[in-house]
Amino acid sequence: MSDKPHVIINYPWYQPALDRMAEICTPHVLSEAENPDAVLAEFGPKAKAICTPGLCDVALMDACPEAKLISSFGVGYDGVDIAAATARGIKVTNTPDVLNDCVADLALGLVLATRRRIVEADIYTRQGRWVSEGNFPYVHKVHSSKVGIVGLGRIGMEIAARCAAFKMEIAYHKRTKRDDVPYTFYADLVEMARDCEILIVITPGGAETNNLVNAGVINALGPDGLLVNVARGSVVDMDALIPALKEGRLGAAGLDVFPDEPNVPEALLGMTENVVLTPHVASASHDTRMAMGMVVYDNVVAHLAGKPLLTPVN
Ligand code: A2R
Repeated sequence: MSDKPHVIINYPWYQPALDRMAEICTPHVLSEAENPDAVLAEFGPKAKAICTPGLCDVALMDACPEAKLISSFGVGYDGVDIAAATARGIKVTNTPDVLNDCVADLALGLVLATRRRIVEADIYTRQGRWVSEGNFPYVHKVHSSKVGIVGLGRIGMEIAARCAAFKMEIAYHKRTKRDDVPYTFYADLVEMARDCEILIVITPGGAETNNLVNAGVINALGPDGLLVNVARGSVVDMDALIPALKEGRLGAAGLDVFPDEPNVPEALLGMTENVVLTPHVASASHDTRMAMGMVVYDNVVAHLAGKPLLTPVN
């Protein structure tokens, strides 16, 4: 066993980035251990940091009493108990900014895929239906649509830039108005949904945004409306979304995130005409996952050296 500081990792993330971690610490990946409890019991008390792709509960913190850093892989930290960490004097870091472009790319990808029905059109072509049935049905356009962005933060701004390139009319909803953007602000989300054709959700998860996109918002978006969620599954009320899609009260949905990942509601799996699903891959490009991993790495390096953290959230 090397004498490099011990670090507990509860789940692995991008392997090349994990390989870099191993250069500066002795990592113990619990989910890959034959007996995770035994590994945690042996190395938890010696660990100087916990690294996680966004999930850390009190039990893990208490099993690692010397670990005064939770370095989280991902911008969202709704799966980390921040209050408990703060109460224990543990600093938490995340990986903001480096994933903005990638997440925004996928958001627009889902807009294009759903509005232009690209996935379905691909299958239609492969199945020879162009020959047997003739032309593919008409679709809704993407360019010059009215889009509402729910959460205009770091990622939301990149989504807006891409929407502008598509000549869209851009509105946004958040709790506080921004003074630095030319986009239309809506304090009322239902009102914005009523005025938009496309709604893209990119707020944090957690209690404050739980079911923010509820039946009222979904009904306001309406039968020709498209909902795209690249935030957290918890932000959209699935019990409102699924019946609305089934009954045609909402036109379409493009979803990268779900409340109980990796499980996706059965009802959505059967909806191929108006729903496009991706398995939480918004930031999952080689470059972005490496960049995220290096933010985790840099925070651990800073922590071990007693230097200021790069991206503290508490
Ligand atoms: O509400 P504000 O003014 O704090 O604006 C933030 C907005 N937001 C909300 N909007 C409506 N209702 C809420 N309860 C609410 N809470 C927050 O979401 C801000 O405009 C935006 C979040 O922006 P950032 O903090 O810069 O986060 P970033 O990096 O864009 O990532 C957003 C989320 C992550 O937390 C992950 O869950 C997901 O994207 O990947």
